Amino acid sequence: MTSQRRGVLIVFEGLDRSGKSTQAKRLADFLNSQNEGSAVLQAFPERSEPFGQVIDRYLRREIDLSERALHLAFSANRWEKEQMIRDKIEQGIDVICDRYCYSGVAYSLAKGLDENWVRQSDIGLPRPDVVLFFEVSPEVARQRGGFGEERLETETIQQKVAKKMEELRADNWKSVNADGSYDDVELAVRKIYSEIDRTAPLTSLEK
Ligand code: FDM
Ligand code: MG
Repeated sequence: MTSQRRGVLIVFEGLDRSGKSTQAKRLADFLNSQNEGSAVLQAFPERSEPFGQVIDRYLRREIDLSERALHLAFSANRWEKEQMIRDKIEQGIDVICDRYCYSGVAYSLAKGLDENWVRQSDIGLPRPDVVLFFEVSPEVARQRGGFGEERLETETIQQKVAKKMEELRADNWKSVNADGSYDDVELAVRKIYSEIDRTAPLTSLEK
C-alpha cells in the first residue's frame, strides 16, 4: 500500500462582493492546472442537492421558511456533502469550499437566533484546515456594484453578518485583504495554501 498525503479542506468566507467565489475558483483552477484532478470546488449552498433546492427556492422568493427551518436546511445541505468531502480528502484531493458553516452561523446570529442552538447542527462536520477570511473595505465593496436580487442581499443584513463573522475568527482563520487586484489576491491565497500543514489528520467541528 502506498501512503499518500491527504487533501486539505480550505474554506473561503467573507461578505458578498469580496471576491471570494472568484478566488475559490481561481485556486481550484490553478491546482488542477498543476495536477489535473487534484482539487474540487464546492459552493455552499449547493443548490443541486435536495436541501439545496429548498434553499434556492427560498432565496428566489418562491417559498417561505421559518428562520430555524432555513438554518437547518443550510446545515443539512452541508451534511449532504459530508461524505464526498471526507472521501476526497482521504484520496489526496483538496476540497475548496465557497462558504461553509461560518456563513451558516453568522447569517443566523445576524437574525437573532441563539448561538448555542445555531452551532449544534454543524457539529461533527469536517473542520477546515484553513478559513480564508476575505476582508473588503466598504468603499471598495461599494465600487464593485450593487446588491443582488436574492433574499439576504441587503446592506443591513451584510453589516450585521460582517460583525458576527468577525467574532467567529479562530486559530485556523487567515485574513485576506480583498481590496487588491484579482491577481494580487490570487497570489496571497496561493501563499496561504502553500503553508498549510497536512501532516496532522483532518478533525471534526466541535462544540
Ligand atoms: N447563506 C449561506 C446562509 O444564510 N447560510 C449558510 O449556511 C450559507 C452557506 O445564502 F446570502 C446565505 C449567504 C447568501 C446566500 O449564498 C446565498 P451565495 O453564496 O450567494 O450562493
Ligand atoms: Mg449571493
